Amino acid sequence: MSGLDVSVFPHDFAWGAATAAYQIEGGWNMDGRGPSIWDTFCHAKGRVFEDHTGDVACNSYQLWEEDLKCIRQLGLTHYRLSLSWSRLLPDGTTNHVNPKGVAYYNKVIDDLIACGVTPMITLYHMDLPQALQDLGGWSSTEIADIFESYARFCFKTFGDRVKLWITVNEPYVCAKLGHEDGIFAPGIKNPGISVYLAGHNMLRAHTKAWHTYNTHFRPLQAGQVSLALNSDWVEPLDPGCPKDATAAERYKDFTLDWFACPVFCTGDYSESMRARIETRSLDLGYKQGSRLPRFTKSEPSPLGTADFFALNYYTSRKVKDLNDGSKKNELSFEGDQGAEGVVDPSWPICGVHWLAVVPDGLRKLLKYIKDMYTSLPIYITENGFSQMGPVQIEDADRSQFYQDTLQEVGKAISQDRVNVKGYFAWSLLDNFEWSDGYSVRFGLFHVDFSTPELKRTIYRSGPYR
Ligand code: GBH
Repeated sequence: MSGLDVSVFPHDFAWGAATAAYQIEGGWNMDGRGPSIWDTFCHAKGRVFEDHTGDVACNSYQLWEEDLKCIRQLGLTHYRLSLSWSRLLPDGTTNHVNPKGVAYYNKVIDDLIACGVTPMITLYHMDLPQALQDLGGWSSTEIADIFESYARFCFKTFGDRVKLWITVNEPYVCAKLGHEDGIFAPGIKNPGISVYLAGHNMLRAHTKAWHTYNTHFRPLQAGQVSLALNSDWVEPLDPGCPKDATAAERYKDFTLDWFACPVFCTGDYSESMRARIETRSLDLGYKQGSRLPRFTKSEPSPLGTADFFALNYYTSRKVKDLNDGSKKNELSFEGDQGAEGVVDPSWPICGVHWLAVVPDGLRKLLKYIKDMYTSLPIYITENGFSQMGPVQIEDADRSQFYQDTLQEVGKAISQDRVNVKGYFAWSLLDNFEWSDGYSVRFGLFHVDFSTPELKRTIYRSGPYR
């Protein structure tokens, strides 16, 4: 239907769409599901656009078969979904298993496979069980072992059929928006401190889960496990300005490289990131130890704990130096980063304000990942284009976006020789877009949230390839 030349894509390329449990399932208190931090966050007024919640969302908990019809109508080969931890384990621990939660995901997985669709499953997509937040959440040391037990439970229960696993989705976003900015659950604003601790514990949790899979499940189940890292493509604002060039390097240190360096390069945070944080702690008179935690010898190393690279790409930024700016004397992540990403005025904005459309940024980023980090296969686990305001079913601009983007992915494969194995459009359905509620629409299908039937209607861009 588009002018895309699909012949450059390998015959077994994964053509998918992605969703996340809290954003689509609803059924927040049905059949024994425990509350998660997003239930708490939404139910406290004033946090989310017009106090929208995921209480009902797309009601995929009860309307899964409608979702399956959408997946089949698009002819997708893969579907990426996440599990609601608190639907499976209401208090977050394996002390109490919710059989109805297990039955729900068993049906989803079995139905997908019966239709020839390969599931990719994310264990954690922003929705920590509230009971674990009450114990300190991602700031607590114990969370890594608790996550490992949850992961083990999921591998044991679903791993006979599920071969593609993501442990944690976007640790950067969970740590920064959830624990520094406080605009995502759990809404913690503890600048310059909790962000590094939360990120560290997510890495520890991921590492333990990968090792558990590697040792106990891989021999029989033969699947693959990774973590999904979000990254913009970035370049210096003024390429001739050495300060902007250094700032762009710092920007990368504190975003993609924060997690990619430990997993793909050295088993530790980059020396430049650590030095920057230590120097600023000294300068600002912060004396309560290192703000960037250390990996200990008594635990397995994060190095090598990914069987593929999972990339969420949405947009690009030009980076300018912020070293002497307003954040200089402030203990904060952005002060540490000393760099600001800005949108090039020539880039169109689609829907939500942060989403500048830069398809060739994806091609550059794919090549950069291959050159800097790994020759492992890369899955683009999220990429998409949003709408706001009046619903446009005839969304020619989004069709064009998918065509342009896939053209760039094609060039990455055929010209840059990047081993791209799959592409997952975000998202199958219009859904609960976190702090923007239902005001931002990313779906391949429109969902009519004004009626209880939550009718799904395909957008023109739905058959995106
Ligand atoms: C993804 O994150 C998420 O994985 C997915 O759940 C989500 O639905 C999708 O994006 C679309 O948003 O408002 O200026 O503070 C992508 C990374 C993190 C980029 C949040 C935009 C908000 C910037 N996104 N960020 S701002």
